[in-house]
Amino acid sequence: MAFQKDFLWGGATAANQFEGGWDQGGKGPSCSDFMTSGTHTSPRQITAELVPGTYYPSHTASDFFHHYEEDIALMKEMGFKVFRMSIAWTRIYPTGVETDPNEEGLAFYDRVFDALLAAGIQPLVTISHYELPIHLVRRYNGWASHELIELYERFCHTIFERYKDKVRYWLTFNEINCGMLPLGNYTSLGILNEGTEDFTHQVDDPALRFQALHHQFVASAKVVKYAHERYPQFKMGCMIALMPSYAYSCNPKDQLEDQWNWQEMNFYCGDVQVRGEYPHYAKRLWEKYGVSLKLQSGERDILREGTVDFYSLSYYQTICVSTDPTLENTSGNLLGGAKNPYLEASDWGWHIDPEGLRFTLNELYGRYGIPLMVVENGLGAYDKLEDEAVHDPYRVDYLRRHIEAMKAAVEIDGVELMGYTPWGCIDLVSASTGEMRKRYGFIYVDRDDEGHGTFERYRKDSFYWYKKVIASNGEDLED
Ligand code: BGP
Repeated sequence: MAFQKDFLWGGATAANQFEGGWDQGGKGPSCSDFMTSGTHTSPRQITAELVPGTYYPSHTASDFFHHYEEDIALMKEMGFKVFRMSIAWTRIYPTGVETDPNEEGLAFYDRVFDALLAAGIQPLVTISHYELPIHLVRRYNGWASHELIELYERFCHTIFERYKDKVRYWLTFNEINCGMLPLGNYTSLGILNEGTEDFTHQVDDPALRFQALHHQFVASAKVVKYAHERYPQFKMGCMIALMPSYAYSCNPKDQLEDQWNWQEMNFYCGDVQVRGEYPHYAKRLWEKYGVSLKLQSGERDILREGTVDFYSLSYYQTICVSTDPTLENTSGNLLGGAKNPYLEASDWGWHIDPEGLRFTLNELYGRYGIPLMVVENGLGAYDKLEDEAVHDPYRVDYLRRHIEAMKAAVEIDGVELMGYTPWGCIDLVSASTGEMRKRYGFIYVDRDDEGHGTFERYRKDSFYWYKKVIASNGEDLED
């Protein structure tokens, strides 16, 4: 068998896109609760206050808050071994600055974890996934402030102690390298610079962004170290959004540009979190962006002492990098790039590149040599519900080809892979566009982009296919 026998098959979600119940059970508002919905071509708006009559998709999302029992039963039916979810910070500390946690919020996740464990499913928890308390955005400009480190530690200590017997796998920050992009200001770093109104064109101050990212690195290392000392059973991971690229041509200038892209977008954060120090090319990057990083005493040691146990990644597509500005561009998960003539694209313009996943896993395993886990991957597509069914051969095709690529990476290349949790296993709100109709799931949720629908769940054809895949540990990939 290609995949190890305890391979973690499952699916992934995040509270802000899936949970709903945004003001229930004592939960406070998070940054995502102030984002309107948009489309592929019209950006989501970030509003300073809630605008009456405006629809904010995170408020109800897929209503996991009220449907978790049913959802977990469906996951069990598919044979999930693991479920990736996040704990909404604002359910535990509604503003982020309280000294005592919200018991109702803690009790909610107790119920969720108990139901998962009873179904034989391990929780994999993302501690921070685009859901910083809005109060911390307003009071501190998010992670731009050093104060956030302590508040994050408080949140982590609370959930570690409470769930120490229920949760073994933790990711400190979702797609931490989003902070390498202006797009990452608000949702990833909690930075709202004056003048920012729309999500895709945020007012950017790179110096502030790199400093904020440094604070996240320190916070992550501190809690990893803390967990290693107190909870030896925990496995602590980083989570990086892979934005792999190919040089568009064999022009050495394109090759160098491509190497810089890998360093900046894919390696900078992982190098700090896995190797415990800033990489050699960091100085070049800081100069490029006019950054002079402020490190407090002892922080280099903290980074060294808080390195992660495993490396998790999201993988959706690849891009091409070129020095030729006349080439046609394509859009992407986080980063666009030159269009690749060898690849097809999704309806949202993202290249579909299963071989790129094999390439990427090899790059990462060769660099870090620690276990990898693909915690996001999938195809956002328009689905049609007809007679309580959804026929989605395009999704099966996409996932099958990516599983084959992972299989080759493991079986032929020798990469160590712990698991696979395709994104949005139950339909949820898109992070980039706020849409519900950009669906990733094996399970259809009756909800539209204006907030109508019953939240009823329906099994798609891919549901039955994935069930077979899991039952055969990835050996049977046929329709
Ligand atoms: C990643 C995020 C997820 C998720 C996914 C798909 O960047 O970690 O939160 O949403 O991308 O992207 P989208 O929702 O924009 O289709």
